[in-house]
Amino acid sequence: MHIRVINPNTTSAMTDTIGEAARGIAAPGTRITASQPSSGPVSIESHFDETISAVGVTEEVQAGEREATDAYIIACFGDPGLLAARELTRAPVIGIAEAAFHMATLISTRFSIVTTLGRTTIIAEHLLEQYGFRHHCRRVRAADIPVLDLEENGDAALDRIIDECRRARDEDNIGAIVLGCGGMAELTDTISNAVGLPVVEGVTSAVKLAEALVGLGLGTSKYGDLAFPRPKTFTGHFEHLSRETP
Ligand code: 5HY
Repeated sequence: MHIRVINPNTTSAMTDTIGEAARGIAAPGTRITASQPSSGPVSIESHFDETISAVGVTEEVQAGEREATDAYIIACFGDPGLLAARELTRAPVIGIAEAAFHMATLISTRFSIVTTLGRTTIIAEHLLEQYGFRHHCRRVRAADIPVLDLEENGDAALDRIIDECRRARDEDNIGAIVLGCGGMAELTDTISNAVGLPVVEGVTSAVKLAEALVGLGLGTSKYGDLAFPRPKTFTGHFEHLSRETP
């Protein structure tokens, strides 16, 4: 099977990190393509960044539909453009936040999330509400590091994440920790060994869920709100998103 893992920001080093983590967990026979939009924010750290990156996600899904793609993964912890992406394909589309929430609740009664900047914690809280996991999550914490520090100041960033995970372990009465950024995809084992708790990460969780859905022959339903968008003309620099009558 072929899975397209989309990093919604435009930092190639982070796309490579995400691609390596996905390949490292994929089953034999699963081919991973890691891609990023040609236009958009180098990191996603605000509602504005999220909104712009969501357009890039839909363009990457449309590119994937021009080749054989069995599933898509949106590798940003805000799951930007998830429902719009699902409208554009019959293949499963999985956001890494949603995937991590599902996996964490299968191994623990309560978990906490450790993300990057404090200002993005609200985005994770909105997703917990939207997906129905609010009561499973004790706290959404921030290591207070910019997203790109994960690529540029990796050791210092890792130390701050581990410190915040230890505070979650000692204060939140939890059984597991969810890492709140696609750029943390390769830190799971290091953090789990340092903190002594199961650590759930979204990219690898999403790969396993995608393989399970494709293996079950399940895809995005085209009945109801996730049906293909109606044919429509888009104008200006969105003209390329116009949809012809099939
Ligand atoms: C992410 N930003 O996973 C989110 C993390 C965050 O560029 N990739 C990003 O802080 O919301």
